Amino acid sequence: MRFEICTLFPEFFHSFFTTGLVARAVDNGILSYAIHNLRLHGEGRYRSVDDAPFGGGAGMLLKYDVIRKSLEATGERPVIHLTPRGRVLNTSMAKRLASLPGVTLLCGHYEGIDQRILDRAVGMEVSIGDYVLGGGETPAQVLIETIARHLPGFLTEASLEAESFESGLLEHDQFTRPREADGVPVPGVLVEGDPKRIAAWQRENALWRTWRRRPDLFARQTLADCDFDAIHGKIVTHFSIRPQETP
Ligand code: 6GU
Repeated sequence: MRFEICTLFPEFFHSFFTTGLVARAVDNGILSYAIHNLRLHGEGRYRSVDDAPFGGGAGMLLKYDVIRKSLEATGERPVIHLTPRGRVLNTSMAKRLASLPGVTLLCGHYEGIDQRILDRAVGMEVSIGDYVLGGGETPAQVLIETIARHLPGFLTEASLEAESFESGLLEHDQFTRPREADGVPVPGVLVEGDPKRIAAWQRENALWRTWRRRPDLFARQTLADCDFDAIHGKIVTHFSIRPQETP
């Protein structure tokens, strides 16, 4: 899959594409990219890319022609603008995008971009969550990695399936050697090695973590009776302790 990236800060992407799994995917040809510097299309002696908004207000906007020229240089691909106004990224969105041959990512900056170029050239707006960042570069990297994990060959099948959100639950706790650290042992079931009991422990742990931390995810699950049975005791204990906690 190919990523064309339009940004004011090309150097932001260098370590991202030359480190770890992403670098390996680039080497294997699973992923390719080109970085386009918006400044190249800046206007006047100072290659100005921004201007004040009509109607007033704080900050500056990226100009129509700067974005238009940069997008024209990237060729025909669906354009995604990274902005906190976009649809919030999730796994199903990433999977759908991973089926495309390529996308252009437009990294916003300052207070925004002239709406007319968004209306004319941008197919989709994506946000990575309900908080505001200075620019779209970090979100673009988040989006690329999230998509890449669904490209064939990026991960092994097993590690993708074991991930949180593939199952709809958070991942269970994990432990490695030593068997005891500062007096705290690894849960016995895991060291004993009975595969059925290990699977049951991991399932229960994932259910419990999800119930406590992400009630929104938990509520969306269709669970078997045995799943409820597995954490029923813990839920009862949780509620029976609570009234004493808050006077
Ligand atoms: Cl995509 N951009 C910016 N600037 N801030 C964000 C975001 C995107 N998603 C969450 N916060």
